[in-house]
Amino acid sequence: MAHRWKNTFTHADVTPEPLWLNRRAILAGMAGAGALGGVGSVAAQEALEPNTWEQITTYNNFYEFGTGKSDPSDNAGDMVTDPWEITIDGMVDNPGTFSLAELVDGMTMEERLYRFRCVEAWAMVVPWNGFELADLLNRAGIQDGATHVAFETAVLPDVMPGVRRNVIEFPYVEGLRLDEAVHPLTIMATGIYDRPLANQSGAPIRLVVPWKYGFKSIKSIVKITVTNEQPPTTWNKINAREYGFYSNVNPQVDHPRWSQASHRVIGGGLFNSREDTLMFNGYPEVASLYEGMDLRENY
Ligand SMILES: Nc1nc2c(c(=O)[nH]1)N[C@H]1C(S)=C(S)[C@@H](COP(=O)(O)O)O[C@H]1N2
Ligand SMILES: [Mo]
Repeated sequence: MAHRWKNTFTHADVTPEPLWLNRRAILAGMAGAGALGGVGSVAAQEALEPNTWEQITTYNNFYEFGTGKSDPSDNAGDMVTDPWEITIDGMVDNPGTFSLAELVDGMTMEERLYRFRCVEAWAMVVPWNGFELADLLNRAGIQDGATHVAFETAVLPDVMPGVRRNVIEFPYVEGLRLDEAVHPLTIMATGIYDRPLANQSGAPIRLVVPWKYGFKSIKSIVKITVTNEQPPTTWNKINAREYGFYSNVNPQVDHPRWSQASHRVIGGGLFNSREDTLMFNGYPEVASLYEGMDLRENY
């Protein structure tokens, strides 16, 4: 595989983690300022305190491996992620099935330090490595008339106990409107802390949409389909009243069974564990995507 961290040492190998993080956070902020035209998230990014690798990889949702928070880290070790193939199809000029290396080849790898907010009202901050989904879709060649992008996770019953027990319907599927998919904040992540994704984090490649509830960020992707219909999404199929297609983080629209106004910070400790939830999870630059829409109706 052509991952740049393979066979090379990174800052992380030679610099104590906290120092490295501060430096990288500032660099990521500067890169973001260039790419996004100096939007408000830059200052916010510098203030973010990332969770540790340990926290990020031991408290997970990945129902293919079970519904408990430690099931993914306990059970995902046997998933083989190399070789891995991803199919890009639907309304694109250049459909095909690609190895991960082919898919990633030529993409601009960046670090993105993002807030991550689960609909269950817990949150982390994760230093992802990845590339903009827009770059991949542009290379695939989006055809006229396309409106949405659909994603699908691998189904590997031999190594996925949650799939064997049918804990929900698989494959796990997700989708975005095309303008959401090509927004510069939307990335395909292949790593965290300059290490390849752990299997429980969605290896070898997953979606990350930081202004939406975590379940939109589908893991271990094997298929990306450009379409002219709003695609079905797993949690919406399970309970449409509780989980909408958009699922933008919104502290003013509560889940039918709990408040979304605040969340628990994973690793925050006993006295520092709750925080107010921000509109669009603190990414106001996406607001223009939803101009004129009733965000209560389009939850
Ligand atoms: N394929 C798949 N993707 C998934 C899930 C899942 O169960 N299966 N869970 C989602 C949910 S609910 C959340 S909160 C995030 C969790 O990502 P993390 O474990 O890396 O924090 O993954 C999302 N992506
Ligand atoms: Mo979630």
